[in-house]
Amino acid sequence: MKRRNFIKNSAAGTAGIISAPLLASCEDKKNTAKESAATTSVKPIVIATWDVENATAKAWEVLNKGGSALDAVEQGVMMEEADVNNQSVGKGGRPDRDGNVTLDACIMDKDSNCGAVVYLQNITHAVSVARKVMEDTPHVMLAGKGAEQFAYEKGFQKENLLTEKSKQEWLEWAKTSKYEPIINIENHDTIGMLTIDSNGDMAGACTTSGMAYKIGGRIGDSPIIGAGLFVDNEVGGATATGVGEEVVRTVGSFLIVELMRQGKSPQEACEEGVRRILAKNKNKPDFQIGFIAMNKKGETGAYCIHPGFSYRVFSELGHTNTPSNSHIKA
Ligand code: SD4
Repeated sequence: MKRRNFIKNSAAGTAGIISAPLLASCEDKKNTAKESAATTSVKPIVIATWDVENATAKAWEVLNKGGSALDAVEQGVMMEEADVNNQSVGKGGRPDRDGNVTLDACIMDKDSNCGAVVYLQNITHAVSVARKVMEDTPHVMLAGKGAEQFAYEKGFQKENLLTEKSKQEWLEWAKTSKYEPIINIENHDTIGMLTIDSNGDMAGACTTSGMAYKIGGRIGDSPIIGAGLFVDNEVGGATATGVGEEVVRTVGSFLIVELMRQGKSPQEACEEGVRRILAKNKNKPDFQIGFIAMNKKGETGAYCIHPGFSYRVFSELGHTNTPSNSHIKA
């Protein structure tokens, strides 16, 4: 953008010289926006990373009955947490290099309340613990033993999350590997989900068992508000999947929401988010990052560094699994 236009468009450019009539007209605009949001009927919609049909169908069921975006997103991602065949989330997730399954999750509501748990063990529904952190404590994030203890106090049951399948794969990996975390392992299927309910309000959640065979204690992007997930009910939401370290470094989901605030479509914003990551990684080996985003109008977008990423949408039009556009590295 040319400097002249930048100054014209930026708040900083007008700060300090803002006049009363201008303020009044901003207020008018704000009110008109509120009124039009109230009169425009935004239709409920769910989007989620990867081909997670059961999860989006569940979230849709909640929304279709008039449930809140927050309930929908929680109950939606819980489907993946409970599914032992998804080895990237909840029960059945692949362990760290020491054989411990450790979960990261976060949730964010229409009022920008948020909750998160990191390095949570022995509890399947990390997202529900995150919601309890959000609703029942003055904090945003609980970690490890503290998070686990808190969960028991809230009535969550202790469970063994390491399934025989994940255990055998880990033992096999431990035999042959250099005992280092693997960056590009088949760790797809972390679920990030965004919803809009019949009031036009948004919520989001993200839950994962993280990178397979990671160093014990490693946390990725998924439970970090702004990195793995961000929702601003005035603008839209975004969530990420892939190598979390790269998403954290660019505060990826927050960036995408801010780009939408500046007028980019969800698709354009996701593409720019990926471009920012690529720009910082010119000499790095291959890795995967995928973003999905949705704005307040229910427009969606997705972009991934590699082909093979898809996202699922469930709305009144039914459900689709859409391959995302991808940037293929040269
Ligand atoms: C992480 N972003 O822990 C997660 C992993 C992931 O599909 O998305 N896997 O870095």
